[in-house]
Amino acid sequence: AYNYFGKKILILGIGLTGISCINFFLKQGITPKIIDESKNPLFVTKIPKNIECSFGSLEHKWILESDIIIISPGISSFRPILIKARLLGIEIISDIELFVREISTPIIAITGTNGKSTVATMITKIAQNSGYNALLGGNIGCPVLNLLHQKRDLYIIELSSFQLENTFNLKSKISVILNIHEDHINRYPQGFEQYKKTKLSIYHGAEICIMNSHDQLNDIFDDKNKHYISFGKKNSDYYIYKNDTSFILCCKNEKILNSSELLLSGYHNYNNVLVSIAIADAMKFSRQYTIYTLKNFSSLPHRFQTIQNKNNIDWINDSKSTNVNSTQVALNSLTKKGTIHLLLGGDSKSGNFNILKKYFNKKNIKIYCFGKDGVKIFKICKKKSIYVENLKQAMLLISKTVKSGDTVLLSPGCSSLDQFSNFEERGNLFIKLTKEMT
Ligand code: UMA
Ligand code: ADP
Repeated sequence: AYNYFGKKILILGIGLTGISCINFFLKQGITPKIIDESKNPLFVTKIPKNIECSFGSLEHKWILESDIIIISPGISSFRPILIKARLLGIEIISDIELFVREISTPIIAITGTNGKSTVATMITKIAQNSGYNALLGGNIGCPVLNLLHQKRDLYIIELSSFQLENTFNLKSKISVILNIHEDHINRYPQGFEQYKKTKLSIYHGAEICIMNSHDQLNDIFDDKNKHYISFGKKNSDYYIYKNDTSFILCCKNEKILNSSELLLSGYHNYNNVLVSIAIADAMKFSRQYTIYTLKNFSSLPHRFQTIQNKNNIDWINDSKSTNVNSTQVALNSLTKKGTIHLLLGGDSKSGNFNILKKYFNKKNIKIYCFGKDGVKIFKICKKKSIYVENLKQAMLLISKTVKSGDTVLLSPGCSSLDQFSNFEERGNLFIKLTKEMT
């Protein structure tokens, strides 16, 4: 393990990640300093006594005086003061980097624009049902350093591009990129290519690379020491084909599962199941446990979750949709013929909502735009959209017009942080209002 003794350690951001980092260092007898840009950070009461803190601004002499900076994922690595620090040779790393330096337990590392939490949870359940003492953590809401003290023989780690940006020594048994679509464009000065390159770094230290053949990453896969497995297109190792009534999930010439056997719905979820099978096979888990687990897996809360279908109206909570692609996927998964009441809005992170135009033009749809970027989204299709300040106002309007055969879909395509503490709070408000209105 690394020895941080005698080093000046600075932690940037005091959310879930920051608190886990403080505890990590305190256990080793090292007292870090803390900076948070909020004047009154949410977790201020969780900071142990005797730690020097500076709140309100990142511009502080501690940054250039430190030896190692642990950066929270919410803070951009491209802030001028951090670029300056890097040039001075100051080490800037993520909590993931601290974690991987401590362990030799096998890791399954999962990233992608969408589906990370779903696949990471599926594979954790498969591993546990197969007898592994497997622990799940990372971007899913459990900082990895909190997993260190527990007994385990496998880690499943969900990684965001923000976490990968400052992780340099990840060595995984298996690394997976589920898909790459536009997201977090406001965080990458060089745009989509930079975001994509960050995601690709998950393969650097991997023994087995599982890749989506639709993402056309093939040209980078030429390392003779790695094993490559593909999923997606027809000639991939794992693929899906459609028969008359359902989808068949296959590996090479073998039919593994029929979508009608699953509790999950939506083509994107069949893809998630397919990747989980690929991971489980690569881990040499027994197929029997894999299939059993996947057949019994139902959707995680806030991911295309049907809340109510009273009076032949579907109310679907997809609050975890925080980019345009996940909204597209949700619209593709709807089955009812009536009007779609789509709730869109929040912080778009510079996302391109023009991609949704084809749905706005074709479908029987009404769009309710709210939040920070509500007006921007409203302007894309003024004829079918209404701008309201918040989710509650949108739901009040819907309750007056919704009728049998319709679908009400919260799939906002935006981050919730402009009006809520997180996507769970946004989804829970939708559920509460749905229950009050039906
Ligand atoms: N802060 C600043 N300056 C900034 C941004 C934040 O000072 O520019 C401060 C805030 O005032 C706050 C603290 O930093 O006090 C919050 O840190 P954070 O935003 O990094 O959040 P954490 O609570 O540490 O949660 C992070 C991830 N959050 C983000 O990446 C934004 C969580 O993913 C993750 O579950 C957690 O670490 C544990 O690993 C959330 C997320 O939204 C769910 N992820 C994005 C996504 O999935 O799209 C990437
Ligand atoms: P993540 O952890 O990457 O945010 P989740 O599994 O939490 O992924 O799902 C987030 C959103 O993306 C939800 O709206 C969900 O319906 C949608 N989604 C899930 N899997 C996929 C996929 N494979 N492709 C596209 N969208 C997906």
